[in-house]
Amino acid sequence: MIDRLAEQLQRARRVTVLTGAGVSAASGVPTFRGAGGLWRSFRAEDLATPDAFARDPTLVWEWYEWRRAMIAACKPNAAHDVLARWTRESNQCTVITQNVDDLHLRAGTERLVRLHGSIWELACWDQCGVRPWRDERVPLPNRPATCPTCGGLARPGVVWFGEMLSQDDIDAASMACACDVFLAVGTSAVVYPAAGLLQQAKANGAFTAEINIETTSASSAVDLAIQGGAEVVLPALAIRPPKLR
Ligand code: BJW
Repeated sequence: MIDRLAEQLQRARRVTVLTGAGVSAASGVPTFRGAGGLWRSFRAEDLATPDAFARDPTLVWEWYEWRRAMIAACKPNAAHDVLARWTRESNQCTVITQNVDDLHLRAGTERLVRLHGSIWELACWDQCGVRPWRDERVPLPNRPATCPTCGGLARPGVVWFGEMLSQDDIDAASMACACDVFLAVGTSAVVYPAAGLLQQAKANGAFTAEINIETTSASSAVDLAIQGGAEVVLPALAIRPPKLR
C-alpha cells in the first residue's frame, strides 16, 4: 500500500495534501469526532456557531481559552515535519489544512491554506474595520476578549458552522485541486466545503489517497486508502517531492 502511494508521489509533478485533526492527534491535540473527540463532550451548536457566541461569549471564550492552553503545550509531530519538508523542497506541493492549531506553520510549512482560520488569531465581533490580529497570550487579559480598536467584543479567528470560508482560501484550495496526487490525511471528510476538495481533485484526474487510522466517508471514494497513523505513514513514505529529483 505505502509502496503504491510512494510510486504515485514519485511520478507526480504536483501534490496536494488536505489535512484534518488526525494529523495533530499524535501531538496531543484532541480530534473532533470519534473516541476522545471534542464533539463527544461538547455540543458544536453551543460553542462553534455565531449564534452560540452571540448568546454566551464568555462560555465560548472559556472553551477556546482551554483549547489554546492545551495547544500551546503541543509540538508539531513527524507528520507535520514531513509535510513541511515537502513544501520547502517543492513549490508544487501545497498543504490545505482544516486545523486551527497552527502546528503546520510551526513546523515551517510553506504555501499553507488554513481553511478554518487560526485559534491564535482574533477578530472584532462588531466588524469595526480593524483587520484580524494575532495574539498568542495564554490566557488573554480579558474574558471575553475585547477588540483593541473599538473596545467591543473580540471573537476567535476561526470558521464556525454556518459561516463562509474566506474566498481567497477557497480559491487557493480549488487551484491546488489541479494536481497529480491528492492526499487526505487525518480527516473524517464530513465537513464541507473541505470534504468536497477530494471529489474536485478526482474530477481533475488526480490519483487520490487517504491516510487515516479508521475508515471514513472518503475511504470508498479514494484510489487508495492506507490505514495507519499519519505520524507513522508519512515518514515511512520517505520520498522527496518529485520536481526535485
Ligand atoms: C487520525 C489519527 C492519526 C485520528 N493519524 N488519522 C454541504 C453538505 C452538507 C452540509 C454542508 C454543506 N456545505 C456546508 C455545509 C454545512 C457545514 C457542514 O459541512 N456540515 C457537515 C458537518 C454536515 N459547513 C459549514 O458550515 C462551513 N461553512 C460553509 O460551508 O459556509 C457556507 C454555507 C453555510 C451554511 C449552509 C451552507 C453553506 C464551515 C465549516 C466550519 C467547520 N468548523 C470546525 C470548527 C473550527 C473552529 C474550531 O476548531 O473551533 O472545524 S468544525 C470541526 O470539523 C473543525 C474541523 O476543522 C472540521 C473537520 O474535522 P476533521 O479535521 O476532519 O476532524 P475529525 O475529528 O472529524 O476527524 C479526525 C480524523 O482523524 C478521524 O477520521 C480519525 O480517524 C483520524 N485520526 N488520529 C491519522 N494519528
